[in-house]
Amino acid sequence: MTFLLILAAVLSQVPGTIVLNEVMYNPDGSTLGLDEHLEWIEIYNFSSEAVNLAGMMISDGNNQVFLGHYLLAPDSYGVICANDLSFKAAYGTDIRLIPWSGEWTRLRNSADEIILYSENGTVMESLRYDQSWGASGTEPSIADGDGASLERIDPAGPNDPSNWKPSEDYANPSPSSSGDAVCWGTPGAVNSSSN
Ligand SMILES: [Ca+2]
Ligand SMILES: [Ca+2]
Repeated sequence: MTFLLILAAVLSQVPGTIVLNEVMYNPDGSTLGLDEHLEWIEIYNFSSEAVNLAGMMISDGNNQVFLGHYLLAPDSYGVICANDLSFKAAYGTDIRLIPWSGEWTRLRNSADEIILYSENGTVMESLRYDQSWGASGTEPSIADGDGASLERIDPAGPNDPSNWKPSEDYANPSPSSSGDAVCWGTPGAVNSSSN
């Protein structure tokens, strides 16, 4: 039985199985602290089987983040964050975090690419975002440092600006000391912008 479960997990590591679902690339500096402490990436298991994430890797082409053993259940969300202690201080301890090793792949605030590789090096997902995603008119995107994350609207949809927007709901809807709206995205949960 165990063997079959492992086999199923390995077989399901194909493109489209696990998708990049939400990105906090520029956390609000005044409330969430430094980027390298509070950046995080949410992935979503779009398949009907649990997937063992061990050996998968996330990179922007520079540093590499190797995911550890973690069974991501079907239709569920997993979070990889830059710094576990900082994340838990901000979001509480209820959100399970995916263990990883390596060096955090810093997410540039202007534009960056996030690539998710399978354990055998296949590109499973690639997201090339920039700070214009979610911008409204002449206003910059609130995902670019105003507290919102960047959320994928439809997991089956494309990785282009039409399918991503700033988060609407808030994991921790408390005002900051300066009175700014604080919207920290939906790590580990369905996206607020999801249809
Ligand atoms: Ca950043
Ligand atoms: Ca989410």
